[in-house]
Amino acid sequence: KSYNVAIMGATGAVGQQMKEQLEKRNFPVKNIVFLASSRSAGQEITFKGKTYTVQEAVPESFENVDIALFSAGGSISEKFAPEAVKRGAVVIDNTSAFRMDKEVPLVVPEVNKEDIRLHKGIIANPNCSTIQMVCALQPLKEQYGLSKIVVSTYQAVSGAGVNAINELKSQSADFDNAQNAEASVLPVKSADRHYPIAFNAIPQIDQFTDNGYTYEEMKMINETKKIMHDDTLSVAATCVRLPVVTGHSESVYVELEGVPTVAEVKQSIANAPGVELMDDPSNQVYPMPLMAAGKDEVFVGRIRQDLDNPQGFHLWVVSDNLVKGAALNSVQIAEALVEEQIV
Ligand code: A2P
Ligand code: 11C
Repeated sequence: KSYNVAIMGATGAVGQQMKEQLEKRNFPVKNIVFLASSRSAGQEITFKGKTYTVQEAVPESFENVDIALFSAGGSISEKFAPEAVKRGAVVIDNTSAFRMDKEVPLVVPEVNKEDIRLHKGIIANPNCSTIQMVCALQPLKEQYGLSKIVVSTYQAVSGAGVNAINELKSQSADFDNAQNAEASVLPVKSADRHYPIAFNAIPQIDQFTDNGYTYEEMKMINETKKIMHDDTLSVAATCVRLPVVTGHSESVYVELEGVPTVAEVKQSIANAPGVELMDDPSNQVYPMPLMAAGKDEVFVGRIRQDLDNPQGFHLWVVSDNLVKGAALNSVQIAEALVEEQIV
């Protein structure tokens, strides 16, 4: 059996990756529709050797679509996802629009694949920085119990879209003018002030909420509890943007309920699906975004036991935010729907 697929936001950083993942994983596509705004309608995209024209998204674009992968921003999902569902499609939504909706499962297949069965038309794909963290921590939660997470992120500009990548590239050409570089995208397009990202580190991703945390930080906190089905889990996050093109890095401190050895924690991570242990300090082996870019796995290294708390462990977690953090996870959800015959 094969399926009619739509990609909403096909010209974006994530949309392009979605197309590549469908090709690479040989997803059973019968027909595919590439959707974007009127700005890029008419552009051509090649899928499995065949050329398709990007169309402006309208509600009727979803007629006969079985699976719609959305990544065109939250307001577009709010407007078009119900239209797609109304026409019989299952929407896999990579925006924050529905993630915390009680009726919408929020799924990372390595952690809570079974939640897809609860869908009522929309399945949400979590935020990229959340996905890689829960993949790394799920094996520890299963084996030793997890009570607390404190995470600091080092996030790539591709998380903020194609325009942010272009801004980093143009600013990077001129180190001497770094402090005065023109900036209009980061920390977030809608902000009152913009700061250069080249040669910088910006401790703001998305806007601030009323409690002093940013929306990105609150996503990591709330989504982690929902995916892991644990409201009592204590989570704190600080999210920082770096001048890296692709690949989010995270320094993660966890407190476990058990007291494993470092070797046991490493073994548990090495055995986890979708996760690769890369931890050999004596040979300077640890994950970095430049090596993780373009790869499917979540890489984990620098694993250490806390020096004061034997239940505390420190990890360094790196993954391609456009791949496992977005497009790959969405396509894995689509594969799970096919596997479970619920599409
Ligand atoms: P477009 O190329 O027409 O602007 P990114 O996050 O990398 O910036 O990508 C955002 C994606 O969302 C792009 O594919 C973009 O298409 C799409 N998009 C933005 N606004 C709309 C809209 N109003 N309707 C449909 N797609 C949109
Ligand atoms: C970033 N994590 O790196 C954000 C991008 O909720 O899907 C993803 C936003 C989202 O800027």
